Amino acid sequence: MRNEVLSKTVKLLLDAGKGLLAMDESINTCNKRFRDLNIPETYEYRQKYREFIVTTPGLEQYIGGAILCDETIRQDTSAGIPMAEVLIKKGIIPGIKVDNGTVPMASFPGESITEGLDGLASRFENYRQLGARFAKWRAVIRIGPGIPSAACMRFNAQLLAQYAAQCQEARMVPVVEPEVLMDGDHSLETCASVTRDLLLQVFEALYEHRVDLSGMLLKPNMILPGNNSTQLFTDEEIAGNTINCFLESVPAAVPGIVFLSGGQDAQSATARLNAINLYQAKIKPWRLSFSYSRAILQPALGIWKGEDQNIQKAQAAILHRAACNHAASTGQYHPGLEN
Ligand code: 5MM
Repeated sequence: MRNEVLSKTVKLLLDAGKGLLAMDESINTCNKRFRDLNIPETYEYRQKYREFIVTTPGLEQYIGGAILCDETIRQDTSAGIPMAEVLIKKGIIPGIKVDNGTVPMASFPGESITEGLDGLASRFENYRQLGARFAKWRAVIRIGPGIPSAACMRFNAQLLAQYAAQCQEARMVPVVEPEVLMDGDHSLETCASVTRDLLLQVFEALYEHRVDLSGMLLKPNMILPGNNSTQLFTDEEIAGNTINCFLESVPAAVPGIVFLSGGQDAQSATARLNAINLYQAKIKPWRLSFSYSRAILQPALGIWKGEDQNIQKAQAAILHRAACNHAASTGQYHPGLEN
């Protein structure tokens, strides 16, 4: 029974080329993005921002689920309708970020662990009542001199697995997000080997914690060189390295992989997802789609700038990126679509 509920949710989330919209910036992150654009860092402006996202006309054609943060799942639009209800009415499934962010890992300089397990079972029940049917937890792994350590990867993997187990217990689909950051000058090969080692630890932990792999989604980074690296790769090379890394580390029982964008510019994130879907491998057992935040929302934020008269154009920008990523998730994107 539980398996049926989870599988049905997974199917709806990724139905017909759809992907996820990660609009779950914490208050701090949202304020930081607003600060860069001189948008007031207030509850009201975050409400305006989230409202114009969820009311974007036609968004449901491309987006199967939207990940919210605690503030947004409890927030109404200016018309007094809960944001989650607006999404449900459109046929978009609300999801909830349940981690409480990262803290430094004691004795491991430069590394972090993710908090949020305390009281999680009752929080899941509450979020379910508020309309959430899936959830997300993000572990952050940094590459640098001597890091990541085995201890950091193992502990974050255990945390992800215990979150996923509790999430399924609450009949919600866990999105498991182990993110290897792009920050740094490391090579693509280093990103591939760290990501593979991390994913192997994550799936070992998920198995130990008895998580049903067919009722979850993986949200990983693509295999890329660090953003200060001088290496250059084509989208096809990135696609090949990404798929080959996952073939060595992600079980076929996982129904879908939804990528994070991780700071790639919006068009690159789309073009690389498209190349990943076009890449010819012996097998590609998973649906390969997106769960982007910045790569969908950043262009719209830059248009909005906190001004009501810019909202329609900002919504058009969201719809455009969602449509391009929807096309990429079935290998049908081409740069001509950008016009
Ligand atoms: C929206 O950002 C999410 C986390 O926000 P906080 O750090 O403020 O808690 C993040 O987990 C996001 O969902 C994913 O990393 C994907 O975002 P990008 O921008 O990498 O696609």
